[in-house]
Amino acid sequence: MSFDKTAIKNNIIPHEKEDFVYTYGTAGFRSNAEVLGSVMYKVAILASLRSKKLNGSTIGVMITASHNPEEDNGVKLVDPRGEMLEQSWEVYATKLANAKDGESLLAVVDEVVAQYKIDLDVPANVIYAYDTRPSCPHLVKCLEQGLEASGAKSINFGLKTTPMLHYLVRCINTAGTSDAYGEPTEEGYYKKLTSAFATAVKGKPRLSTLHVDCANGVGAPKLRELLKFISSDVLSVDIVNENTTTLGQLNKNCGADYVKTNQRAPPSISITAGDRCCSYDGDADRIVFYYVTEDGTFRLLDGDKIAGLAAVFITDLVHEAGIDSIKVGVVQTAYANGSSTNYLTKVLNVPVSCVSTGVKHLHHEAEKYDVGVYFEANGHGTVLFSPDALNTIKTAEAKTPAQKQAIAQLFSLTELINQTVGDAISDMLLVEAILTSRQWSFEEWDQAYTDLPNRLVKVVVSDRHIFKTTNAERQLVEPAGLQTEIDALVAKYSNGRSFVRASGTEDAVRVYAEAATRAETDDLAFKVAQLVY
Ligand code: 16G
Ligand code: ZN
Repeated sequence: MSFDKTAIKNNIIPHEKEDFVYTYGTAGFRSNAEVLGSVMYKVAILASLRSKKLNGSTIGVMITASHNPEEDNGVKLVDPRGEMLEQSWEVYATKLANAKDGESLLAVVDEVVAQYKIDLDVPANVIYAYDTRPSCPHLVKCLEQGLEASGAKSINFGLKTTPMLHYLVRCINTAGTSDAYGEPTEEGYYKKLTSAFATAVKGKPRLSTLHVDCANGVGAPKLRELLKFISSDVLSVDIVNENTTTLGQLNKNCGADYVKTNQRAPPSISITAGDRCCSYDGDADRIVFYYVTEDGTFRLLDGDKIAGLAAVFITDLVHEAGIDSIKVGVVQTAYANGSSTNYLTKVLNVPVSCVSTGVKHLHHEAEKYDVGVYFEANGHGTVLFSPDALNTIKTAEAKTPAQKQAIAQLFSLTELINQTVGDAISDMLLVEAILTSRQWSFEEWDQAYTDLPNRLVKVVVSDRHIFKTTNAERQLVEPAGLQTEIDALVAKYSNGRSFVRASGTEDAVRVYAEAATRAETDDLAFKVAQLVY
């Protein structure tokens, strides 16, 4: 099988819409599924080139549009260690996608080959998977057409959550090496997570049932499958919203994004005081938890709360294990609630860095710590253990039984937490392991700090690209003068904070505001939105 330029040129899938402009954004290509067939073909070619560039390492292709409505779809590339595609390649992804005919496609291919000095004789290896969207089968065919033309050796892993595909890519590329990540099968994934969970909670009484809203997406069948590998004496889960076959149900009035945005439980869940609930998004890489108090108030435990819980637990464990040399750090974005940042820096005394929105930014920053906890407020995140930290944990010698237990527990966390990307299933087990270990209710977890009231407003503008930011998106540099006006407004509110950025996934600008009270927050958000409009 070879990289066949003639076939690449001739088999090109024509653009569905003449004037559509494609962009490889924060999470790959994402839009209405109708215009994506042509993109899939090109993504296949790009994945093959990327694999060749990396000496035939396996590259992943995931077809999903996460929390977007069912009629949308998307695609993103996964690099050999399970991370997002290296950023410098994104411009070429965009260029390839916008090539309208065979000739211009080949011209971009030649440019990539020259730029990265790619040897086209190196064999390419690509694996791919997809979520439950009705458009997936067609898009998979388009992808396969591109893989064939580019002569890639490929494996169709079928229906998977996004984090599972990331896991598989890493397993395949590390197989047989000293840092082999795991068995490159779906079953291997379940076994790794469930056995680590069982170790982490050993000897502790099980918590009450956790109700899991799977957004009528791929998380539902996969979580059901995982439960076969773990005793209900250890983990009790009730799956809600698992209808993946009725059209129009995916992410509809449910899922992590619905809960976070509306600050309420999905109407399909009847939740009463004492119930423990969580919601995944459509491809199961995000999770948020929630409960209601005795007086019926809805309480959200979002990504910030998960980061706080993980940071305090791991910091304590490292100390109990007698390996204080391991330092824990947290990575957030500007959307992190001010109270969470305050709690992490002032109460826990852990270093916190703030980066731009998007998992790739958080992930790279988290790699700078021994243990890097990263979460977006929307529930996307994970915990990374550096190779040195991993080695320290593996080789630590216990002097007391308590130390021994702490070391074992730390090690189980390194197995339990998906090291490639945020993973709703793995994060759910992490939270459950911590709460089981501490025998904490959601209320007790929630007590760490109280969120400042906050508001997110979407403003549709004529051109969002004129909004340019700096300082991890916390300040605008353009349009000139706007930031000064925002600052003047913010200064009028106690604990006020607000920022404006262009969305990377929608044609809109987002305004975030927080302040001491709900009324002040709403007022601030509204006034800043007016400035933008
Ligand atoms: C994408 C990002 C997510 C981010 C969101 C922001 C990945 C895998 N996903 O969904 O992390 O929070 O975009 O959307 O990076 P926005 O730019 O529209 O606000
Ligand atoms: Zn997602």
